[in-house]
Amino acid sequence: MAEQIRWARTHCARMDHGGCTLLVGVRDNEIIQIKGDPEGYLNRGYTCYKGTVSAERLYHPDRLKYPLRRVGRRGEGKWEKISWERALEITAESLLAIREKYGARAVGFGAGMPKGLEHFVLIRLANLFGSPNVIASQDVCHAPREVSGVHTCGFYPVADLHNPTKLILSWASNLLSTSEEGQIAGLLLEQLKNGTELIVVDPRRTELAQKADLWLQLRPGTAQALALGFLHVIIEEGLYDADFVHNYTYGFEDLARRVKAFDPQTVAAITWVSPDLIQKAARRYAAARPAALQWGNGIEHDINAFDAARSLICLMAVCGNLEVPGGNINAHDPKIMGLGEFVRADLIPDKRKEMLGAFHGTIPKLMTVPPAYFRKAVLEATPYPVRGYYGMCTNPLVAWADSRVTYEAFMNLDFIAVAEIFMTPTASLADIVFPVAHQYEMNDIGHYGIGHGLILARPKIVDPPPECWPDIKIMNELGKRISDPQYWHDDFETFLEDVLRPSGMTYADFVQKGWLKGPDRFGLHREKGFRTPSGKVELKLSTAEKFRLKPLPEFSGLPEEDDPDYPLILISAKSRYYLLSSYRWVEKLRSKRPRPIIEIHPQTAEAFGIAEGDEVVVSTKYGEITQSARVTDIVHPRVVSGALGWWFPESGPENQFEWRRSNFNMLTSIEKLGREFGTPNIQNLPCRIRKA
Ligand SMILES: Nc1nc2c(c(=O)[nH]1)N[C@H]1C(S)=C(S)[C@@H](COP(=O)(O)OP(=O)(O)OC[C@H]3O[C@@H](n4cnc5c(=O)[nH]c(N)nc54)[C@H](O)[C@@H]3O)O[C@H]1N2
Ligand SMILES: Nc1nc2c(c(=O)[nH]1)N[C@H]1C(S)=C(S)[C@@H](COP(=O)(O)OP(=O)(O)OC[C@H]3O[C@@H](n4cnc5c(=O)[nH]c(N)nc54)[C@H](O)[C@@H]3O)O[C@H]1N2
Ligand code: SF4
Ligand SMILES: [Mo]
Repeated sequence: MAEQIRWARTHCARMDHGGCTLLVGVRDNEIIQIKGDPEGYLNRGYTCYKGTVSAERLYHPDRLKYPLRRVGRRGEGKWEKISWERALEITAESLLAIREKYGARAVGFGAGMPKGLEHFVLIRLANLFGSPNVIASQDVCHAPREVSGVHTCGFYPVADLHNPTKLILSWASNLLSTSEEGQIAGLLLEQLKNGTELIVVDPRRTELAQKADLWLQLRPGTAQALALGFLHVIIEEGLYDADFVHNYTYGFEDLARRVKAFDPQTVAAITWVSPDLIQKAARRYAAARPAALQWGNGIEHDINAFDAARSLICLMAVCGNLEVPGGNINAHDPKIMGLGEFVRADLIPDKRKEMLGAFHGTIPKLMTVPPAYFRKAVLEATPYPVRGYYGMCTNPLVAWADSRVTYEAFMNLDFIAVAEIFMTPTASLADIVFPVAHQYEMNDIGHYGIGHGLILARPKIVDPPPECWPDIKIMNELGKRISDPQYWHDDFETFLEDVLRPSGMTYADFVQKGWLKGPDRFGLHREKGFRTPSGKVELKLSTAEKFRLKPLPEFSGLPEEDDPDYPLILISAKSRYYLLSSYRWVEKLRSKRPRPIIEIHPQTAEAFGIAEGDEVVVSTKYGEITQSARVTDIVHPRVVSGALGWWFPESGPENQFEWRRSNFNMLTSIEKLGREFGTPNIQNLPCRIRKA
């Protein structure tokens, strides 16, 4: 007789940054239904479609189930099954041989978007091995916001959607599709239902833009000019919080001088937003107290990311919205183990000097290596050779800018190990592939280190296939072979207990409770000032000279100059059905979005002779791909919005799943990089289109 259905509570993960509390129905070790928990802290019953079908990931017949070793040429797609013991041994021997010959820094440890606790175990592994080089996508994801925040006001100012706010300024963010960092769409929708005003700055008329009181359809890549325009209006009209500015900011006079030139007419010419709308939006943001600025990836995707982030923090500050409920806050962690201690940063004191990024002058406090510099090191041995790679939770061949260079670099490495749930374009280039246990199949802690002051329990609900191991277990065993075993545990789950120990809780207690949040402490600056060298919010950076940073935010031009051969501007946005390049093989997701879609305005489509559903060749000066046309006026006539993260699982590993055909990063390049974060232009590129 079939077992009764059993319901378990956990938190969604690995479909975006995660966060919704889920009720998961299980029978006979199989998940048969998933729904939102009405009592969930972040979601109160909300889920998106991805979350509800997320268990499908576990049951695909082609899921990786055994460790594999490459036979044949790299990338040929020929594998043999091997034992765990053998796979770990080969990996350890290969990495140790590289360390012996070139030094520990010649191995890069690759992580993707942080998915769970394994992210920090990877950093620990790198540190213990002795390599300062953790390669991550922070160049285009969150570092510009976080690190610029730390330099400007001493913390990463996140929008507080938990307390009532008068106005939400959504700037290059699309929470209704992305729920990023646990800023769940449900939280935002609830605020709107309660009458919160909404201003959206986005080149696309997103679903969120359609709900907005004001929508500013800016020219892609001009966020910093628009923000300086807002500051101009607010400062010239005296709408700023004079008390806060006087007591808690440094360099206001200089900022005021800087923004003088950014009058609404000038800014309108750069950003395409009318002077009237700029004034209106700036006045409303300044008048609403508190107002929360929810910023997103769209400001971090070109070489000007630092200026964009800096100008927006200045905006929050002069309007008195920092550290107030319903504004932009410093979310304090609960009493858990600090990240530095967890990753054993103490064991690698020279990290900052030795990291690949540091040689290229990246900003202090950026502690991962921008992928562009990793590939340079592999291909040119500058500033020193890098020959080995261990990667997990990432698919660089599709996710990093300039896939051609990524391919060359991976083909050039001496050794590659990849931990994956499914064979991907990147994994297909590996020497060893480790099959992982996934969400629902292992105990995990979410949102550790993400900066919103919250950790979430993600307990195991079903058993994984017998030979699939959690990433943490893989690294715990590899760690014993490539570093001092005393720093690793008998049982990998002890890492979960380590994180929680300062709270006085066991992992079992934590699962019972579900989540842990730090204390709400607003207005701490009134007692202690801001944690910057001047003790104030540094509108002008007091450390600018020392760190070779721009003291004031500026607009130094478009990320790429206009080019008559490429008359359109190419952007992209995350798909609500996928996570970046992940899960094209999950049928319930693929059926919702079977093909990569490029959005084209009706006038533009007509001018180029393109109809709905046509295959379209999209080119930039760097490359060319094909996607299917959707004719829609949600984009500006001069802008097209392509789909990112595409590869074709059905095409097989011998073709590396046709990663060239529709992959957005065939159109991007690492020729030009923003110095602070090594950010390439992965959007806002001149392009052209034609019918295939
Ligand atoms: N052009 C362009 N490029 C972009 C972006 C963009 O907007 N445009 N976005 C950028 C951003 S914001 C980011 S964060 C990066 C993301 O870059 P990545 O994180 O590298 O991208 P993903 O496609 O999410 O790759 C994740 C891989 O991890 C695997 N995976 C999932 N769960 C697990 C697990 O539990 N264990 C292991 N070992 N593997 C797992 C998935 O199968 C998938 O192959 O991409 C960046 N690249
Ligand atoms: N469904 C889903 N959810 C996800 C992800 C996913 O792939 N799919 N990825 C996760 C990850 S890794 C991240 S980092 C977050 C990202 O979360 P978001 O930041 O919300 O997502 P994006 O879609 O990258 O960008 C947001 C908006 O920026 C706009 N934009 C593009 N260019 C510009 C510009 O030049 N200026 C301005 N002002 N706006 C611009 C886009 O039109 C888009 O609507 O989402 C996470 N959640
Ligand atoms: S919004 Fe994110 S956390 Fe919530 S169900 Fe969807 S994928 Fe999961
Ligand atoms: Mo991201």
